[in-house]
Amino acid sequence: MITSENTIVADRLENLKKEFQKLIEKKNEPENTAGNGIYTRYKNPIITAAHTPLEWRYDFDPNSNPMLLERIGINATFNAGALKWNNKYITVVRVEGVDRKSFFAIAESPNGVDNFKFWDKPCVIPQTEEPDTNVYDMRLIAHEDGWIYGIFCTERKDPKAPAGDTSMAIANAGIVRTKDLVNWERLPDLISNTGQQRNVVLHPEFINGKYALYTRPQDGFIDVGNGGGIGLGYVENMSNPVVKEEQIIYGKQYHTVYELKNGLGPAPIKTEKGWLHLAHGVRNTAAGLRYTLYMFMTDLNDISKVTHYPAGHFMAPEGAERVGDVSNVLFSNGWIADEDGTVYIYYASSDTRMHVAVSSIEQLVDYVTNTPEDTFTSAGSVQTIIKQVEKNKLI
Ligand code: M1P
Repeated sequence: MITSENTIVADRLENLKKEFQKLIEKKNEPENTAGNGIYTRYKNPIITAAHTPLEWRYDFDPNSNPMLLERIGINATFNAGALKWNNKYITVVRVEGVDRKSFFAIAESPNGVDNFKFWDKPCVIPQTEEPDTNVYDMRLIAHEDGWIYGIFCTERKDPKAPAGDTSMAIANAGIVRTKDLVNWERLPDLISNTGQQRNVVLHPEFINGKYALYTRPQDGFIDVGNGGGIGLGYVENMSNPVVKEEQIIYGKQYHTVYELKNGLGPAPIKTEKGWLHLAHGVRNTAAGLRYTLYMFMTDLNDISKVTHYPAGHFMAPEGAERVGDVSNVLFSNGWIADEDGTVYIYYASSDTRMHVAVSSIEQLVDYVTNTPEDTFTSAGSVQTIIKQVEKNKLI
């Protein structure tokens, strides 16, 4: 018998499905502004909580869910790693439930800018002997050894937390590898001499026969303390990932966009001029921490040597990007360099949603190698502008 209640539920289900389909098939377009010539932002966020499959959120069984209530809420989708794989633009998204737990799920797109669709189930990450409480921010790296590695942050309660302190935590790098993005082999967590680690990234090539890892040593869970900076260390064997020494290759520095802390984003892209790097820098403000993205380049023959330091941020939160669960944050741990030189920069805004900006190797190399460096003083910035004004007079 069809009651009016049944009809309402059936209508709602139809609407939910219709809206969902409309959202995931929505065409994305480049922003219609002159821009800065370095990259083009796309208008719509590419992945939001509403992009997660309805099957994850709803029990469709009318017997157990007669009112079609949402059973499992999803809060946010952000900080995605990325990889071009089987001709698809793959992102491994940090999906955060309303229970605050993050997990990984793959969303793929046929063109890199829209139609991102989640695979039907989230990734199952095997545990070590010490289970992860929370996992996030996976970097996907196709290493020349033939494996695809996923390096992510694993967070656990600090066993040394005094009684009553329910927030002290320890962050470290968890490591998995796969050949098919479905079956993940868990390797031991990173072993380093520093207290905690976040933003650990694997270099895609062997360096003198070793695996090279970019690290971000930190004394505390949020504050890097005396630690910090983007470090570089080597590992002989990923099944026993011990980094004996870390050399800081890009430190934090007073009165810069990376004054408080920084961390590498995705694995670097190899170009003829050097390795292109995308990172985030954090500074403090009266309104709280501000996360922006910045770039640099390292030497092709010596990856510990930074050769180019364009001043300031490369991208900062704009408009609606400024607001979210953790406002004033841009964070990126995924980009894809296509065969034709196009670069898709996947970034999250305010720990809430994913976006894409499109550039090219040519534009990014020009940006990194020709943008003036920071002089670290106001007077120096003025001189940099005057030099350019004088040069322009000669044109
Ligand atoms: O909330 C902003 C970011 O904070 C952390 O990054 P970092 O360790 O560099 O401070 C991470 O939790 C990241 O996921 C988050 O986006």
